[in-house]
Formats: sequence, structure tokens, C-alpha cells
Amino acid sequence: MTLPNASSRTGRISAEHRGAYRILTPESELAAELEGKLRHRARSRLDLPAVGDYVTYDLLGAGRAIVRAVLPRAGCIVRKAAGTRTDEQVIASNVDTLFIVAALDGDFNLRRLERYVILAWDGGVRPVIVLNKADLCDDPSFAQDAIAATGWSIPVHRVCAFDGSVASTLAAYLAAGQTVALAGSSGVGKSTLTNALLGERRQETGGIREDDDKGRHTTTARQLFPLASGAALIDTPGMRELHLWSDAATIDGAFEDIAAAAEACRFADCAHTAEPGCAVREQIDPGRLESYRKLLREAAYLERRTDASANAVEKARWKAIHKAMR
Ligand SMILES: Nc1nc2c(ncn2[C@@H]2O[C@H](COP(=O)(O)OP(=O)(O)OP(=O)(O)O)[C@@H](O)[C@H]2O)c(=O)[nH]1
Ligand SMILES: [Mg+2]
Ligand SMILES: [Zn+2]
Repeated sequence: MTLPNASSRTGRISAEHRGAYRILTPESELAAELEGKLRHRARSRLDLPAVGDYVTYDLLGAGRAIVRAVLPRAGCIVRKAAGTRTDEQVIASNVDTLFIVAALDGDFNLRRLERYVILAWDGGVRPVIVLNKADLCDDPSFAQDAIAATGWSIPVHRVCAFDGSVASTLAAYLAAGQTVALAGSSGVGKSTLTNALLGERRQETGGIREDDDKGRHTTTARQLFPLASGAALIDTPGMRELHLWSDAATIDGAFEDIAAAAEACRFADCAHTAEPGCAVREQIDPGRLESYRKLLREAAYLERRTDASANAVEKARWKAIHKAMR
């Protein structure tokens, strides 16, 4: 695994559990705690180290360290909560590719998949769809057709986690220096894939308990594993509670700055492309504007797909958002 500057004691957070961290260094893995200042200065959970973060640290003693600072992130999977920013949480940091894992054994849900795609895009992470449990499905065309109909140009791989070929199928994403996170519902096979890609059984695997309608997550914490190739793999627990971009209000709330800036554009019908006096282009980071546009396009698509009798309030909101963007 490549670290930005290993000689100045930079490491990478490989696990976090109730405020106790583990740091992966080129030599070993250390148990770590946060420096008090770091904890006290954090305005929200987003400021605290997350799995995948590069951090600076000092050694405290045998195998123990103290985290001093979190280095800037690039490519993040952030769980958003509708409304409150304080509930935002980094699921995985410094991620190049998100394997969005779905199982072909019945519980395929395009809508859920789409939300992960949007989550990846918004975080500057490349989405890749991994359709697992191909061995349990004679005809995967229902899933592949549904994905093709979205018009996205996202790679889709059909695999069986028990099949010896899975590592070579996905090897292109796992070159040295690359970080791949796995996300998807509980039981789709993220940890089984993790073990397959690691070439050893490191993660517990299991299924959702059938006799308990709450289900049960086999994996309970996010964890980063270095691969022999020099890549890193982050396994995550199934996020049934994941609040993704489920409605217009969520997107709206997360991009308040764009709507606010649009009010200052010279022309009321400003498309924020080449118009003079465009406050949006002046004030908003181009990457952020582009991601907002993408989200609107995709979310509008999702909205169209929902039942025509769907919430009229949502529809009115969309109208307003599109008006603001026009
Ligand atoms: N037939 C078949 N079973 C699989 C495959 N991949 C995983 N499984 C099984 O599916 C069950 C769930 O796999 P896990 O890897 O624990 O699922 P997970 O996505 O990590 O689940 P959580 O940790 O709860 O989020 C286990 O019983 C696996 O053996 C596959 O390709 N084919
Ligand atoms: Mg798991
Ligand atoms: Zn404008």
C-alpha cells in the first residue's frame, strides 16, 4: 500500500470501533486513540478519522499510537442523513472505486443500487456494479436489462464469490495504490468477496437470520485490508439504515449553497453555463456544480420511475428545483 509520506509517521486508519482506532503503517498495525485536541475541535463526525483516512500519528509505546491529524480526503463515501448535517458520517475515505454489490438470488432492487451509484458519484468515487451469487441465478437478464435501461455507463460484473475467477475478473480495479470499498445490503456477499480477493478467510460471513425480521449483519464494523497487489479493500456492514438521496428534499438540503447563489444570477433564467453575471459559476466549485447536475438528472429519472400517484409535494419541490437550475 502506498502512503503519502511514511517516513514522517503517516499511517492509514484501518478500523474504528467506539473511538478506538487502528492505524496501518508500512511496518505494522497500531492500536490508536485520538489526541484530545482533535476530538474537541471536531465540529461534527465528519472531522473525526474514518476508515481509509491518512493520518499523522506519534508512537506512545509498544504497538500504541496517538492520532494527531487527519490528512485531506479525496474520494469519500459519506452517509447523509435527511436534514441534519450533524448525522453525516464518512463510511470510507480515500476511495477510488466503490463495488456496489447486489445478489442475483431474488432480492435485486435497482432503486437501491441507483442510490449507491449516486452516493459514489457525489463522493468523487467511481461506481462499479458487482452482481454476485451468479451461481444461484440461471437468467440474470432481468438485472442486466434493468441496469442497461438506466443509460449509465457503469461497469457491471457478474460473479460468484466462490468461483476462483472472481479475483481476476475484478483485478483491474485493484492495482497498487488503488482503494476499493464494498457496499450493498446485508447478505449480498461483501465479506465473502473480501475473503476471495484477499485470498484468505479474514472476514466472518453469514446470512441474514431468517427468524428475525430485523435481520442481522454479519459484519459489524468497517475495516480496511491491504491486498498483496498493493491495493486496499474496505469491507463495510450492510447498510439497511442508509439514508441515501432518497428524495428531492435531501438533495435540495445538501446543495443549499447552489440554490442560494442562483438567486444572485443576473438573468432569472440563467442556466449557469456561459451567461454573464452568473453567480453560481462564480461562487460554486465547478466539480460541485457538475455533481449537483448529475444528481438532479439521475434523481429526476428516479422520480419519473416512481408511481404517478407519488407524493405531490415532492413533485412541487422538483418543479422549483428545476426552475432554479434553468
Ligand atoms: N451461492 C452463493 N452464496 C454466496 C455467494 N457469496 C456469498 N454467499 C453467501 O451469502 C451469505 C452472506 O455472505 P456475506 O459475505 O456474509 O454477506 P455480507 O454482504 O458481507 O453481509 P453483511 O456483513 O451482513 O453486510 C453467506 O452465507 C455466503 O456464503 C455466492 O457468490 N454464491
Ligand atoms: Mg459482511
Ligand atoms: Zn447562473
